[in-house]
Amino acid sequence: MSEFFKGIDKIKYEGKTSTNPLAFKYYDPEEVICGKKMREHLKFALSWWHTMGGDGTDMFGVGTTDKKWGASDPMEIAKAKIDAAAEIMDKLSIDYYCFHDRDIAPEAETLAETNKRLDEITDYMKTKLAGKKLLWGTANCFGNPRYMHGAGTSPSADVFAFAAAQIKKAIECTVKLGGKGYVFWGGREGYETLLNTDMKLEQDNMARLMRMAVDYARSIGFDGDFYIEPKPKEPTKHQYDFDTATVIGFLKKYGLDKDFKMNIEANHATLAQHTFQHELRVARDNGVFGSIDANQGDTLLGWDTDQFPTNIYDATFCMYEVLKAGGFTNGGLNFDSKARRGSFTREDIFHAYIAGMDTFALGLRAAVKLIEDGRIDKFVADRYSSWNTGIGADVISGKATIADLEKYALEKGDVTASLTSGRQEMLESIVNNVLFSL
Ligand code: XUL
Ligand code: CO
Repeated sequence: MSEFFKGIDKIKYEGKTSTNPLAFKYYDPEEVICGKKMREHLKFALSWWHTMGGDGTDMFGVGTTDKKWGASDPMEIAKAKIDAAAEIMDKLSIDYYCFHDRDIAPEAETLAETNKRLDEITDYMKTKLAGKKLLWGTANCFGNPRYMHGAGTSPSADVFAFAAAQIKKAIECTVKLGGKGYVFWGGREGYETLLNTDMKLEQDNMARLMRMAVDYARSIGFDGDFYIEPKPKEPTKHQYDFDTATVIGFLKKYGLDKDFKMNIEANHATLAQHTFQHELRVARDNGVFGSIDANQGDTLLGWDTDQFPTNIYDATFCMYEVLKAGGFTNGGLNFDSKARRGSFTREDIFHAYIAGMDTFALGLRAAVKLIEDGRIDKFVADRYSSWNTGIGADVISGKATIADLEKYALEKGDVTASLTSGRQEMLESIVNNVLFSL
């Protein structure tokens, strides 16, 4: 098999003093931290669409890099992508991958022909990626013009049926490749104007489609998790899966909360005017933390730039939430990230992944230290200690009535004295202290 990345050997862990750009400084896949290897804590996954297919095309210009991988026929390109992906994953010690159906096999003239292509390609993946694991699969129900008004939320029942058929096949491919996750990201599930939209019917239909997908997947033996990946906007002006809290309301309303968890994407969180950690915390507190799309936006740009993550604070607070949630089960950490358009060489793929993987490895190390250090957790526990005894404990146990509280307040008089400082600056300084002592 031809080598796609000549001159790039397997990327080694050389530690933080290394100046070799093609080495990990913080990610040591075999190092055991808190009883688990780093590769198992982090469960890094390659994203097929950006890494194997994204050629840098944007609204203002054509691609800057060739992602045909030396082939020309569309199905040959699809197979070359698999060969190149295997090499990238081997060289970077990445155990998982994830894809949309259309990333792995190009759409043909008919649905039947498209499905045949998926069969051929997934056969090829089964052998070529034998040692690798599928984190999750999904269907691209947003790219084709048929989905201009949505897929599961289309005003056309015919389009809804086509989307259902496409999702059925994508679930079959996921199961065939041993995937433990299936993602719904509703890029076109939303509206541009309520003047032409029956919002209630659209959301009811989306839930109907999800229920059908779950029932079918379970009937063919899928025992993994379904994920919804919240995003407030882009490409649609208002997307129904706006943020984690909104999605939780949707799942509970339609009785889907037993089968679905969240796939949280860092930059989708910021587009919803939340922090990445906020979205993870909402998911964790509600028992729906599942998987992560790791990337970052640019604070000066208001769109989904999908940059490789390099922000250590975000990665630290993310891994803090992951550890507090008990770690990943079926989920993992995929880089829904692309090298910048100007970073157009094959070597840049490696620099981009090394940057992202080292950032999260450092985040993991820092989060472990933060928890071991204990100052932050202790501060939070102390701050809420009034709920452990007296009137606080009576409220929590359900013993106290509102009349009891009135009596208590009347007797107490001034309650401001019960407050202590929030000490935000002190806590931020503790985080810096822990981070820079690594
Ligand atoms: C788009 C996005 C998707 C999902 C999978 O913003 O994040 O690539 O991750 O459909
Ligand atoms: Co994503």
